[in-house]
Amino acid sequence: MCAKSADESRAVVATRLAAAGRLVFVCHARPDGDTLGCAAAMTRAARAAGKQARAVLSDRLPAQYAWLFGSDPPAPPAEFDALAADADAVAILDTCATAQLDALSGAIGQIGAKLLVLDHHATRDDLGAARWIDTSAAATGVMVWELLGELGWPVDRLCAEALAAAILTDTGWLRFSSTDSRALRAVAGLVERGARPDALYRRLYQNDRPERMRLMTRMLDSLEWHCGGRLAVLTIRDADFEETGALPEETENLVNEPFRVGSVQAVVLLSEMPDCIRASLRSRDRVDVAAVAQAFGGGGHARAAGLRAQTDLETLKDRLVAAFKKVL
Ligand SMILES: [Mn+2]
Repeated sequence: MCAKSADESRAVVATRLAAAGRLVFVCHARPDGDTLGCAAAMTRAARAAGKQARAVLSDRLPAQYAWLFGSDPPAPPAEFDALAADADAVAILDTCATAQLDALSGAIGQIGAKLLVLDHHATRDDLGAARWIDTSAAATGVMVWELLGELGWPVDRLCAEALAAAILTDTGWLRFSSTDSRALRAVAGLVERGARPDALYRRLYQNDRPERMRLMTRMLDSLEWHCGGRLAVLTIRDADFEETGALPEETENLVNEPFRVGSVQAVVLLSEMPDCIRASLRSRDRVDVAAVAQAFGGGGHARAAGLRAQTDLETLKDRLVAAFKKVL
């Protein structure tokens, strides 16, 4: 695929979506508010525009996001082949990395000409016959909001709430450095369509189960300081889930807790997974954690990145601390 400008790429994706009668929207694995909000909004708007549309999710739908889809949750991976075969376009939302597609990666590799990608991450594989990747967008939700305006697909209150949730969660409720006037304009438009940031905040962040707070207590107990207090390292072990009753999807945003401390420039959260160790990396404003993650086979944004490793937790921790010592 030859390189195109962002405007050209957006126009190609918009044309493909406008021409399609049957659409499938694919979320990335370990789904967050951005990929889920975009899939819910696109599905709803496409149907309101007279199309058939379905979202597909390879993981379990996190409980706090179930409301996005109402009585029509995303289809499981087992249904993907049939849905994709029947569709005119299949659009991946909020990733362009095969590693983020888990159970769907093989099937998506077979789709060919009708595969589209809408994403704002810098890390990308050669996915999609047409892709619109805008790394300047604070969230894929910002891109989807602009695209729906261009397509003229109806955005009702539920659709606006889904996109507002996408943008607000991906920008830390508009406090991350990615928050720009474009993101604020998108949120303003969504508020005009009926989204209420106060109600969304309560629904998403003041609606936890006690199990999640017990997990957070354990995670904070694991806190280690390195690099003269500039690096915080957190650990969540298998036993923490078992003994608190918390679920893996309840770890979203916990990695940001150490930024309450003024000296902290970067955070590593190590999580024991069934088949590997996952590391989530965050930085305040100086360190490029995507570059650190890439050195370990991972990827992401400059301020938020991640990786998975087939090693024991202590070894990965030592190697990551050594990598951060070079840049902090
Ligand atoms: Mn995103």
